Formats: sequence, structure tokens, C-alpha cells
Amino acid sequence: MRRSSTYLVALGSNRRHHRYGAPGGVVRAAMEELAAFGTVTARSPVIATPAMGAARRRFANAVLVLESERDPPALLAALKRTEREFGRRPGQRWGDRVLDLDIVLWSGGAWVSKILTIPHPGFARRRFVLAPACTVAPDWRTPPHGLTLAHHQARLT
Ligand code: PH2
Ligand code: MG
Ligand code: MG
Repeated sequence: MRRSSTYLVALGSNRRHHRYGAPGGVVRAAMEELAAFGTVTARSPVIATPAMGAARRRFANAVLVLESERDPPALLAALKRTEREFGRRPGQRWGDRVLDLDIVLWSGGAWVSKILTIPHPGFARRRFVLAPACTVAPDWRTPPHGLTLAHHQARLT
């Protein structure tokens, strides 16, 4: 039997979906879809955040905790497939998008490959990740120094 891992997954949207409507609805619908990849053990509220970077419109953001038997590359592939199913098309790296699904942390610690880096390289600077993350997993310790998510958030403010 494969051992299961715990993941912190961040969700973001700043474009409408023809079926799920405004970004908040897109994020809520995506949270339901992610249950297909394991067991969702915690969900943050969906919050509205100002766009960071090149995007223009405000985002809806959330995070969830997922227990999954998939390894990081397999989960990444499943998340990318879900983004495509929600109509995301390749484009501006930091532009407006209907759905963005990022692996932020996993219980195995760090993962570095050509296609995937965990912890997500930007998470400690992103209020739109840390604020929801602190509602579900404030005590999660992050590589490389073992700071908790609550500590990262306190550093930002
Ligand atoms: N995602 C980005 C760039 N900027 N800003 C907010 N508020 N929320 C996001 O999810 C976001 C962003 C790239 O993934
Ligand atoms: Mg992202
Ligand atoms: Mg992404």
C-alpha cells in the first residue's frame, strides 16, 4: 500500500467561468473537484484579494489541506488537468486566469525538480496564500528553517 501525504494546495481565480460564475464560485467549484484526488481535511474561507503582479482583476483565493496517495508530480499533473478542465489556457504567466492551482507545501518537506518546487517559491511573500493558510494550518512548519505559517504571516505584517 502506498503511504499518503498531506498537501497544502492554494486556489486562485480572477475570471468568470461560464458555469460557475464569478471567481468565488470558480474557487468553490474547484475545491469540490479536488476531493477526487484524495481526502480534503480542511478548507479555508474563500477571500477576495487585490491582484499581485501583472493581473488586473481582483482574485478569489483559498487553500485546502489534502491527504493523497499521489506523489508530488502526480498531484501536479492532476491539478494542471483540472485547470485545463476549467478552461484555463496557456498565456501570460502572471496574467488573469480562470483557475490557478498551486502546491504550496507537502508533508514530505522539500521537492525540487524541473517542473515543480515545493515549498512554492513565492508563498512567504503572498498574503493571499498565507492569510487563508493560517485559518487551516497555522502551525505547519515549513522548510528550510521550520518557521510556522503563522510566523511567516506575522513577518509580512
Ligand atoms: N496569483 C498570481 C499572481 N497574483 N494575486 C492574487 N491576489 N491572488 C493570486 O492567486 C495571484 C495573484 C500568480 O499565480
Ligand atoms: Mg499561482
Ligand atoms: Mg500556478
